[in-house]
Amino acid sequence: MNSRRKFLHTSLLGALAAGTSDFWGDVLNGAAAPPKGNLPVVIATWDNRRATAAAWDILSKGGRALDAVEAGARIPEADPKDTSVGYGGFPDRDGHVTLDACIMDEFGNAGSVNFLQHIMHPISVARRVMEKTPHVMLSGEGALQFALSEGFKKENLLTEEARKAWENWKIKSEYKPVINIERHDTIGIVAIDAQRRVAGACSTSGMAFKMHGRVGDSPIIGAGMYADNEVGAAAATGLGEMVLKTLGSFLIVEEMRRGKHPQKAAEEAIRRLARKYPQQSEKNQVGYIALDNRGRHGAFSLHPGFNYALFQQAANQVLEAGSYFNK
Ligand code: SD4
Repeated sequence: MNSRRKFLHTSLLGALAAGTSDFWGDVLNGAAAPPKGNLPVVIATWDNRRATAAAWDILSKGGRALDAVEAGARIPEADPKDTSVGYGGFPDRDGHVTLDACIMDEFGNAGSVNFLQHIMHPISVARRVMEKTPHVMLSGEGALQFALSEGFKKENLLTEEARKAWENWKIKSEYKPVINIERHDTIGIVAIDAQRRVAGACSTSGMAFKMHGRVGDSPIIGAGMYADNEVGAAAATGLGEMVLKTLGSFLIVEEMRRGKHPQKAAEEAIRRLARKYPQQSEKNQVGYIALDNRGRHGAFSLHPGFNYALFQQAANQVLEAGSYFNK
């Protein structure tokens, strides 16, 4: 077996061991043909391979990209060890875990929640906002009320570990985002399914120890994430204030619309930051992922250290993104 085949084979067995899908079992047994070309494909910011695997479970069965990205985002949301998303997320400087999330489907529908507390799966609330209300975004207390009315459970999301980190932070009380070190694990996840439906999702607890009430880029359509079936989708992670000021994800999708490869489009959005905000860019990290509706992908960041997960053709891998600055 050549090394690529061996790798795929291993990944397939891994997927099967994880109970990913019967379909891939059939592929291994020769009973089903693997999907042609690049589709389906899902990518996510950082090493969110458990999220891309959950998404692939849906995509590999012919499922909808929207369901896949929601399922993917729910993985870090429920993970107490992930300190930037959902349950276990680091709180704001007053000790409250406040969550931001957004989602878009293949029709260009969008839903979003921001400054939401006590709900473990903000991405699913964002989806309900999209599907069940005439609005795009619900905020704070109103978002919580809506979530409760939809049957979501009110929970304490502040873990002991996150509370301790906050107590430690309070000793100095310095709000200083540090490149990559804050364990930025915000999930941006974008996918295209076998029927060429594009969708995207983004979910975060935001910058650790932020001011109470601070909302970042992640729930803002076009900033933290943007998806357009005609073109593709993009998502962001890192210092939200910088992404917000350039609507980075929208910019990437528009660059792809004008014909750029996702890689070049992501690079352009990062260059835009470096040009417009040189000092902030030197001190802070921003990373983008991009996927076009042909299944091509790319990623780029200001500083080294940004990686992303890619699940395509039955292989789930982590790729290192290139960066504008070298160190
Ligand atoms: C924010 N962009 O709230 C988010 C933070 C982030 O990984 O990406 N963390 O600014």
